[in-house]
Amino acid sequence: PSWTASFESRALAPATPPLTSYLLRLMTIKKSNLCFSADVTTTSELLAVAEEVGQSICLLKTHADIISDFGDRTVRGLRDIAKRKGFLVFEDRKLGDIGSTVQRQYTSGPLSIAKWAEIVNAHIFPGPSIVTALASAASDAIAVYNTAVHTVITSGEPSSSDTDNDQDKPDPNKLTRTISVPSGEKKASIVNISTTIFTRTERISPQPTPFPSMSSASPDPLKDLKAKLGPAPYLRGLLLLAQMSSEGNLLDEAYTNKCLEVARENRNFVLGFVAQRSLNTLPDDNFLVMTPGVQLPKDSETGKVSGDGLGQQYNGPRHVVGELGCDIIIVGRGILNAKDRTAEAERYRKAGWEAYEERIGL
Ligand code: 5BU
Repeated sequence: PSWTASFESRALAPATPPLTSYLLRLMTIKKSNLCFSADVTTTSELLAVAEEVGQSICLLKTHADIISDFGDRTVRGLRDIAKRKGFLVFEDRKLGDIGSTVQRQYTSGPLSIAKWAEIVNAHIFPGPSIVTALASAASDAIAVYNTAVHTVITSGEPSSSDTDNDQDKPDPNKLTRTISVPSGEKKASIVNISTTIFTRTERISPQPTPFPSMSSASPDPLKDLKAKLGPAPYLRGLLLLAQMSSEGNLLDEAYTNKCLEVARENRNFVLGFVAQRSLNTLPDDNFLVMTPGVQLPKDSETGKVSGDGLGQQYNGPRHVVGELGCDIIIVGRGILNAKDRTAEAERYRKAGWEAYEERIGL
């Protein structure tokens, strides 16, 4: 689809991968193409600001390696807010090494990104195998999640006494016994059981946290959104760094085109790019473009915002979304440094969404 097509129609195009489709539907229902870049250095600050802006965003971008006390509390807190407020999480790790190393950086170590972030990004300068290596690590992570869920279904309702017992760990031999369950009643119980088990498996092993479930019984300010969205998939996707916003960066046009080529070879895993303009040129291209280097002039000012003195270059939402065809605006300090971050995030959401509506002719 061309970039003048609506997010909704792009979500519904038959070849759209499930994570892209889910995000496009989330954006449509929430009327938000705003990604907040939460560039803070402590867990408390991260969780506080996620609460403040969560309602207005479709995506929250992290730099987990600048959070001094990053750990379990960070992950649990962030996943809880993402589930309640309805947004996905994108770790801006900018992976760039040989396949074997990036697999480990993605799935293990103190960050264990695959466990808690639906989206991560990578450079392609090491060559295209960085993408296939990450795709394979992602599908392993998803398989671990499914194994855990299915194991619990076979072993029935958990008892509180065996919560931290090794027996709770997924047993691959038990895997396929009850995978297909035809009756609606049983399906409902699977949802409940899998929600329960994930509270438990998280405590005992490095299993991935499930993507926000729609079956939560907790009071929910975005109930309507969740009702419309339906059950969320547990999926992982990759963005390729095709262009950068910083002055003098070395990602030239040939490099950008190479990213597009690699993305087309991995359409099910690569959901799009971090770039400064839409890169979709073929009818089959439905890549999302997420764009950093976005700021609005402050209320009282009329002047243009140009940079941060450290190479960052800023553009307005109307330019990047309306004229260059970017899909999602990434905003960090524009929101982070505001006195009222909730109001400022809402101002950016509106500006981004209006630019999108204008572009599709609404
Ligand atoms: P800002 O405060 O809105 O300038 O933050 C921008 C964020 O986006 C920050 O986390 C950067 O690391 C990130 N970024 C960027 O600014 N430019 C790029 O080309 C890429 C990422 Br890729």
